[in-house]
Amino acid sequence: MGLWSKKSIERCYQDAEGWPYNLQRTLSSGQLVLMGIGAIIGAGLFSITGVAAAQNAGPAILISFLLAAIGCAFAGLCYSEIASMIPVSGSAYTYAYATLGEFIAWIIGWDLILEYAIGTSCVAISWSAYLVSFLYDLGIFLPPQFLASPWQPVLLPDGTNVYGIINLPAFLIVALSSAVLILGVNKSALVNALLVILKLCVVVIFVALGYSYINQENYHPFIPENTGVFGEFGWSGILRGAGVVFFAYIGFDAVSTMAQETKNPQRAVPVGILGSLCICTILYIVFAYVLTGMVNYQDLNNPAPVALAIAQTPYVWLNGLVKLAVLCGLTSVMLVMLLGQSRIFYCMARDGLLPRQWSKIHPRFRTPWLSNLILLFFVGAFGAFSPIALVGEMTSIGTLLAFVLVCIGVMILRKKQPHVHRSFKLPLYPLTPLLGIAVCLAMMLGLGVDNWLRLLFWLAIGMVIYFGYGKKNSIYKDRPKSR
Ligand code: ALA
Repeated sequence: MGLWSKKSIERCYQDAEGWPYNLQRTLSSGQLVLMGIGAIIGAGLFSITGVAAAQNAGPAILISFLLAAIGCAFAGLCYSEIASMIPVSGSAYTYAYATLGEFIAWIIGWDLILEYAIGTSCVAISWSAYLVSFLYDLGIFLPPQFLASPWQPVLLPDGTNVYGIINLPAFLIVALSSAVLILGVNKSALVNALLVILKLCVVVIFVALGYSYINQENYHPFIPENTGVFGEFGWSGILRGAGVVFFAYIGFDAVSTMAQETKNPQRAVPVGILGSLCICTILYIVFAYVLTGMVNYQDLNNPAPVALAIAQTPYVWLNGLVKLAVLCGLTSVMLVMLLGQSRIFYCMARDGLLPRQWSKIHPRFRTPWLSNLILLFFVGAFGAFSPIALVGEMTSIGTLLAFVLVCIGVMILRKKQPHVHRSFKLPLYPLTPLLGIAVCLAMMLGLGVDNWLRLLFWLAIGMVIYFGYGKKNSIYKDRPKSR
């Protein structure tokens, strides 16, 4: 088979069923909605909102959130349609194998590593910072060299500066999440549900208490005048802000990686994707409205904006609880993203594009445990030894590329496989996927040249691996063309 050859939909089903041990279908649509919320609400909302308002959009960050939600909704509808046609593991990677061919499938799979694995490392670093701050409030001080990567300077209590050695909490939380994942998808869903309830409580309590401390003057001007630089306020700032807060929506697509472990996936996956996206969009817009109403956008350039806003109320004692709940929220993001990544590795390994052993399913836990272990070391090491700054926006641009390709995939499948049953059909075809492509591309443009270059560099590494390993080892290479 060549670069462009495709796997038939029947073959996708056979692959899903034809192994000594399969993934088990146990998840319900309600659990998928919770998984989606688990992956979505995290560092994006709790850390990035304030900075994006202060640097890019001002109070109009609300419009940025709405714009990003519209792009995600179009992409989410496309994901839902394909997931209802091909309800097996692997998400966009598998869809691309069935529509665009092996090479593009590899590119998407490689690109999704940016989203899930590298994205998890970012969240792990954020988690570590929140933990340090939480313990500091309790009077517990950890040795600072073990809380930062080797590139980060750390200020010691005696005023001297040293460099970090390892970000140990980041590594440990990835290890803990991976251990839960290896024990089974149902246990993971239960842990996720508890964590989601806690973080939803924080958002609701913040909105309910903060609402009465809104100062209407903070909304003027609603769209601050552009400074003359693209992305600094005005409409270009709103667009750039959308690209930045897009990080806060990343994760809803992880629901589609669980299709093979879901009961009635044709219905449950669209409900999981669109349900979680809808709930989070409403919460984000209300949250951003209250935050920018409580604190003037010029003062929001702070990675812990919730604490800043709470400091303006008599409820300062809530800060400790908020930090604890944010820690839980970030843990659920890591849990679901690592779950999604392990399922994509599992599929890529099963197809021979990665070492085949990685697709082994544990006979008792029915999880791709080797994929989980490899991710533990890869993601854990990335979190422990890399600085966070560059990686977040790279995650967003990679995810947006995957969304664009999924929207294209829907159009190809509608043309080439018009008669295959779709239990979910997206409305207003072909406007929806076309708008999905346009909005996601616009957000990619908003992220600027640096991020495009980083994306191209990442894809170039992926191509070296594909041509050096995957293409030669693909299990489909000797088969005749499937269509
Ligand atoms: N959406 C996830 C977060 O904001 C990645 O942490």
